[in-house]
Amino acid sequence: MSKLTCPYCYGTFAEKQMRFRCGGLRAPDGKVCPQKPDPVRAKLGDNRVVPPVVEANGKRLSAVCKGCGNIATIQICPHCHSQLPVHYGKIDNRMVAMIGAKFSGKSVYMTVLLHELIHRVGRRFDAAVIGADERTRREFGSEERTLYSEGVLPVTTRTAAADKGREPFVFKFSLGERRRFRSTLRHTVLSFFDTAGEDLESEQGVAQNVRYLGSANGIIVLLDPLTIPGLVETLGLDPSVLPTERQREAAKADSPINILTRVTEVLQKVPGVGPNRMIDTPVAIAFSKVDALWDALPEPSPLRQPAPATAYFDDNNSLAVHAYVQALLHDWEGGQIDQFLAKHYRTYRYFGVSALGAVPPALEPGQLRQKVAKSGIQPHRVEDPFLWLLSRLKVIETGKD
Ligand SMILES: Nc1nc2c(ncn2[C@@H]2O[C@H](COP(=O)(O)OP(=O)(O)OP(=O)(O)O)[C@@H](O)[C@H]2O)c(=O)[nH]1
Ligand SMILES: [Mg+2]
Ligand SMILES: [Zn+2]
Ligand SMILES: [Zn+2]
Repeated sequence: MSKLTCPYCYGTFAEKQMRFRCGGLRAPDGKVCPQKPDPVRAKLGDNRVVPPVVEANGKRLSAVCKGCGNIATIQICPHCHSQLPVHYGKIDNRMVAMIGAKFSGKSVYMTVLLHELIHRVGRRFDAAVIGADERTRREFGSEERTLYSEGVLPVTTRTAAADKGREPFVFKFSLGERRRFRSTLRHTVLSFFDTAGEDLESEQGVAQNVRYLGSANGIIVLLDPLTIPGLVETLGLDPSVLPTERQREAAKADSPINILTRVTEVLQKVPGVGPNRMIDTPVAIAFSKVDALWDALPEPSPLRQPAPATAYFDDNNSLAVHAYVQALLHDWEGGQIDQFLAKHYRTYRYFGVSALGAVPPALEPGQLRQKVAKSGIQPHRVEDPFLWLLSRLKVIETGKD
C-alpha cells in the first residue's frame, strides 16, 4: 500500500494510521464529549477547543467514539491532526508546490492562479475547484478580496520561522468523467504553500522546504525575468517597467540561477535522491511578470499569444513557448540556466506568465501599499504551468494537433 501525504503538514502515513475526530454532538443518551485544545494542534499555534481524537483504523470510513458513543466520520492526519478531505485514503491526491525568489511574484501569482482556476479554467475542463476546508476558504477569500476588490498588492510573505501557524491552501479539483452509463467524479487534492523567498536562505527554512518540495508531485518555480543579468540591456527595456531602486533594495532579489541552484540543493536533500541522481519530479519553470517584456518583443512572439481554449492540454502550443524561452535565455545569459536544468532535471518546461497583465504603478510619496494598474487584473496564461503538471500527472488529457 502506498503512503499518503498530508496536504497540510506534508508528513507521510499509511491509510490505516489516519485517526478520527469526534463530531462533538450530543448522543441520544445525553452524553457529549468535552471540548478542549488539542495538544498536537496547540504546538502548531492552533489553540481552538475541539472534540477529542478517536483512535481507530483509518482504513474504515468511520469509528465509534469511546467518550460519547457517537459515530465519528471526520478523518485527521496522524501527525498534525488537521482534518483531511473526505475519503482521503480513497481519492487521488497530488501535491503541487510552488517556490521562487523573494519578490518574484509568488503571492500574487498564487491568488490569481486560484481565482482563475475557480472562475474560468474549471469550466474549460468541466472541473470544479473549491477550497477543501473552512480556513482555506476564509483566508483565500480574504486575499482574493484584497487583490481583486481593493486592488492592493500583498506585502512580503513572512518566513515560515516567523509565522509558525501558517498553513497551505488546500483545494479540491474535481473532474467529471463520463463513462458509458454513469458519470463519476475524480478528485485531486492540491496543496499550495506560499513560501517566503527568504525561506530558501535559512537552514530552518530549507529543512521545511525539503519536506514540502520532497512530497510534491510537481513543482512550479517562479522566476522574475527582470532579475536575469543581461536581459534589461539586451531588450532595451523602458526603465518604467522596472522595480524602483527602493523596492529592489528591500527585496534583495536574487538571480534565477542562484535560486535554481538552491532549489536543486533542497531537492537533493530529499531521501533517496542524493547529489548524483537526476530529479524525477516534473518542474515548471515559470517566468513571471512577462507583461513587462511585451513592448520589447515582436507582435508574433509566442510570449504574447493568448492561451488555447481547448479542453485538453495543448502540448504543441506549450512546446512553442518553451522553445522560444529557451532561445531567449540563450541570448540573454548564454544558456547557463538551460544547461543547469538539463543536467539536473529529467522533465522541465519553460512558461511565460503574467498574473497582473500590466506593470503596477510605482508608489507615490506617502502611499503605503502598492496598487494594481488602473486597467485592473488581466492575467496572461497563469494556468499553463499548472495544467502542464496536471497533464504530466495524468489528471487531464494531453492533445497534440
Ligand atoms: N509587472 C508585473 N509585476 C508583478 C506581477 N506580479 C507581481 N508583480 C510585482 O512584484 C511584486 C512582488 O509580488 P509578490 O507576489 O508579493 O512576490 P513574492 O514572491 O510573494 O515575494 P515574497 O513574499 O517577498 O517572497 C508585486 O508587489 C508587484 O510589484 C505581474 O504579473 N506583473
Ligand atoms: Mg509572498
Ligand atoms: Zn465523542
Ligand atoms: Zn498533517
